[in-house]
Amino acid sequence: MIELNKKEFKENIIEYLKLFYRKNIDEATNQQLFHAIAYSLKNTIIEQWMATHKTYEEKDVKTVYYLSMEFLMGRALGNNIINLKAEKVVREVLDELGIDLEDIEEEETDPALGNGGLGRLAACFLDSLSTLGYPAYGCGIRYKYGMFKQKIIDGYQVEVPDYWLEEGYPFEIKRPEYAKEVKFGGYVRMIRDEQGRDRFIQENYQSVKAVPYDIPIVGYGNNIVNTLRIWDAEAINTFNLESFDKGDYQKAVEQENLARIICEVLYPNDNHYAGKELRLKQQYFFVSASIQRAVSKYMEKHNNIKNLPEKVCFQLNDTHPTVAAAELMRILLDEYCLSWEEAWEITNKTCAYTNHTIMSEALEKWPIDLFSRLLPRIYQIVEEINRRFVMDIKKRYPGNESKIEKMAILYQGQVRMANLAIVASFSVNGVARLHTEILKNQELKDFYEMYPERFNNKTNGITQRRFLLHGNPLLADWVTKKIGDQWIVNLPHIDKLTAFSEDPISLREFMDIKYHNKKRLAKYIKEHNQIDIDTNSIFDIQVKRLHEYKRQLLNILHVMYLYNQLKKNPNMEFYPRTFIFGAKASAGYERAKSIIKLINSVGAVINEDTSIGNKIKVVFIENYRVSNGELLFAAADVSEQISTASKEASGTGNMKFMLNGAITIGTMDGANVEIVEEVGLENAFIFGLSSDEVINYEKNGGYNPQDIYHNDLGIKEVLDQLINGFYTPEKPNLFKNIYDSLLYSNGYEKADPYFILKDFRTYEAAQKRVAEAYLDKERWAKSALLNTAKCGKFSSDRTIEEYVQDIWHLEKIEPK
Ligand code: NTF
Repeated sequence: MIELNKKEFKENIIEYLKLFYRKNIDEATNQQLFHAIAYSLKNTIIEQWMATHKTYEEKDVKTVYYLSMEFLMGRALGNNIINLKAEKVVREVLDELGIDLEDIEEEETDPALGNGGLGRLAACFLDSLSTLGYPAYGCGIRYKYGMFKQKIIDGYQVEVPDYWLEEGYPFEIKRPEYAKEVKFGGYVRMIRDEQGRDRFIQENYQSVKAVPYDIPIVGYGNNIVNTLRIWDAEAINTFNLESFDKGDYQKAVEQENLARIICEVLYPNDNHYAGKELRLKQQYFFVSASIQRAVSKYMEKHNNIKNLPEKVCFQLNDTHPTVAAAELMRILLDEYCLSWEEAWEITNKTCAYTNHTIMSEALEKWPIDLFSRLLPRIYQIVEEINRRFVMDIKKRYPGNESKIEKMAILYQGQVRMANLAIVASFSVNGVARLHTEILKNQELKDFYEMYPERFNNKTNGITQRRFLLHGNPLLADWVTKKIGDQWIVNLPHIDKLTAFSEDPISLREFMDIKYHNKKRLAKYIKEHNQIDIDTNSIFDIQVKRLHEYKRQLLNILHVMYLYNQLKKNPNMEFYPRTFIFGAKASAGYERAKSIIKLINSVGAVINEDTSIGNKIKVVFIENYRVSNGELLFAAADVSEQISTASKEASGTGNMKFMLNGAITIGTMDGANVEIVEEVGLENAFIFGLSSDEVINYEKNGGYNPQDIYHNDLGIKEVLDQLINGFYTPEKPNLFKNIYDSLLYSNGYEKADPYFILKDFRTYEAAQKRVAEAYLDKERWAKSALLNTAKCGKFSSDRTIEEYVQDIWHLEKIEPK
């Protein structure tokens, strides 16, 4: 075990401050201290990192390459300290130097190279892969600008660029020796080589140099460090006279430009496909570089490319990296001269695909003209994959045109990426049981019938190291005191807490910790929102991306409803509630932005209304991200997981709240179903249409929300407040778009497509049950504690073990 050496660590901090900044400890800023501390820690990490890779080489291990457009890592310093088990040493040294660790952690900008669930899942998976000792690379893009920072100005979202590299990122290392060329455009020419074989070469293309930066992923206390490799683009041949001579001036300029823009910015869309050419460039860029490197690395140690699947697996994180399959085919055909059949067999044994959504607007479908212009050779290969696949369909379902219509990869001028991913992969998985069933029985039914053996479920998970050990130290210590520290690497152990669920003293301790975390959050809210919140009120929290299907609107409409009730009966029994929201909306998603403005407008009125005696507060957390997420999960009493059933593939925030002892109010959607199965219906508040009901309504043209509007006065009153200026007297029409979306269909959408009015009353009833349940303090405490105790299944360690068992077949490297 390579451990952090206290003396060296301290000396290094002092040394680096001098070396980088010409400063002594007492002169350095906190930002400078952060860098010096991070570099000193990196010393130890590097030792472990090198040792890990030496072991991998000696053992000639199989490796998974997790290909993902997004890695939402969050801050690294605190997490690395924890995973190195170095907290005690670090704190001692910092104490001696008069430095506060929490202050230093605050100096790190969150690397936010992801939108939401999909990117954060990738980050949790990397943590688990290292902790469990499995050889893995995360492969992604080193965006210059990550997810935008959200400012709320006058209640509106304003996007501010997130230049996360401004101060430099201490944990990364540039690896120019592994750079790869990636080619775009031009045309393909067939030549006959010396052996008389037909070969395809790309000509007159533009290219960029992909240069990797490696970030260490430290396993928990096991000496294992894997790598997140993010690719940056550089110009390949900077201006030289030769280009001028050849008249290639234009091309040289274009290549420079391409290199400059390709990694510029993360597309801020969650569950939405925008079809931008630059996005396809980004996809091919990082996929091509990653695959080329994986193949060269394999060939450094092996002489037969045909055995690639024994040592390499590419996991496609949604359809975004699906060009990987065609790129691998290209390399095998054009560079290794394999036959189509040989190349296809290898590709099909090497690629595996994870589906993360059934939202139709998220499906990637590239126009063929764009795709073929940008990636001419890749397009040829996709055409041939499609030609052969359509032949298979015809053989299997003679005369059945509708099968081709539904399953072909190329159809009506489009390249359908999900179809390509399924055809090219040996494994297709959903991310929660319900989601996988919907894939098999509805969305991907035809594919399931053709390839049943490919389909499998991998219910998502989260890392307890970040979301309990780091995010909620009080609770983490308490759990360890009660049952030992095994839960840190084996979350099902946490079930041992069940034994304390009848013990009044333990329950009180548990709720005391919750109370401290609520105070911590209240302080944050006071600082950031200038709102005083009652720490004895119920903290009811919904934090996630803003999307209509996630139904933040249902939540705020219910708040408006409660407020109306309280106004009419100021003396009604009402336990104080704090409704907390946090959500970013994609920059171009107008309705989502309106909902943010609505939440803030409602908050502005209610929070100022003294006549309701501070019984309701509404707080919008600006710039929700991984770091403030940790504070929110720890402080929640109630976890809002209220998506329209069938729409949320899994959700992972639901698991983070559960781990921290919040009780779910939710629909039977995504992983909520499995959460309820673990914790019991009596320890959750479930409401709303089932996914079957929603799917049935959708098949039959929706439902009529007007009936509800006209017959339910409480609902009508709330909806009318969207258009009568109740919350925004200066602009009474501000929320008319929301009102209309709930009551009228338009050319694209049915009325109330997310069944908000349909589910309103059952939601309201579930919220009533929450309020009643909270009055019985001991009962509530027991439920909350059981949520923590029963979340063993939802560790990403379990998820990763399943991927390894069923898909990747990796060998576990035992800690030294
Ligand atoms: C998201 N999908 C889903 O919406 C979440 O339910 C799920 O928990 C996460 O993936 C992780 O699996 C996407 O972000 C995408 F890109 F597929 F739309």
